Amino acid sequence: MNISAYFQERRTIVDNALCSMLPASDQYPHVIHQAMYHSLFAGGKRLRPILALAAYEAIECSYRKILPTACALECIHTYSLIHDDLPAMDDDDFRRGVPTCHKVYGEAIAILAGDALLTHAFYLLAENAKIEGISVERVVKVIAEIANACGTNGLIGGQVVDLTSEAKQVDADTLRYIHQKKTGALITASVRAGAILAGASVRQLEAMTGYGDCLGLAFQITDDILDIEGSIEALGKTPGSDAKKHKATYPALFGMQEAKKQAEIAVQKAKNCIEVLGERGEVLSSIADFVLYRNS
Ligand code: GRG
Repeated sequence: MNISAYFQERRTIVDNALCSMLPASDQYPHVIHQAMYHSLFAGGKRLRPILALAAYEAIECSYRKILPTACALECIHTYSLIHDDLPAMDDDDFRRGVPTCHKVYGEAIAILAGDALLTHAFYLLAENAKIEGISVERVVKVIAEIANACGTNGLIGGQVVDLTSEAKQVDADTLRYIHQKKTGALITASVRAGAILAGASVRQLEAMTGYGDCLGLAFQITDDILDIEGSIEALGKTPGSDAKKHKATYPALFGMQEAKKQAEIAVQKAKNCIEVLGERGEVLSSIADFVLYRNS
């Protein structure tokens, strides 16, 4: 399959859905909605919503019924980027090719824009239950799943260990924890959300979970690699920030060659996990390859 064309098509679908599911950008108070739109529509691969839609379609038919959940995942991801870029955290000036939210709107509004996106995400997750064919029981499971992935057992836990490890020598287990929680948790939750809403069997959900876990790790290792080898144009942010902040990364701990090998192994493992899905797992398999060969 032509994975670039697939991503382009799916990005447009997600962007159109986001436009229809967010408060209007000119709604009062204007500044908060403009700040949310600034970060949300600056670009981005839309990987997490695309994964949720693909996982759903690996079991059920058309993705349309779970668009609110897909949009919620992108709102949560964008919220984490806005907060991650704040001066108190990674203090970055550029993201997705544009100045970061706090650079344009100031810190207070950027914090609130992140908070607003997170809150709206849970509204959208609940709203998904109104769509015919989507059971309340499955929606409740997905809400618990995503809340868990955002909390101290997921994104926040990973971010805390990442921040407190700066300029320190970390071991392989700690690095793996940071990557799995800070980045992997939301990726696994995206895949599982699509699968749960589709009514996955225990065996299918287990396969999807293994796939998500391995893909999340591969994604963060390639993120580490791109921070060294990527270009500012493709990344939309300044490369080299990990080294500048003495961040724990795979290339820093294992060397570039080994980091690339680990990313390849993780992607292969991800693909192995979904073999049980047969032909219906082909799209997820191509997405795994895309993660390995991406340049942004
Ligand atoms: C709990 C959400 C939350 C926030 C507080 C700030 C924070 C704790 C966590 C940070 C999480 C974070 C920013 C992880 C980095 C993950 C990562 C690799 C981001 C880049 O993702 P891409 O490449 O970005 O998918 P695009 O722009 O393409 O969407």
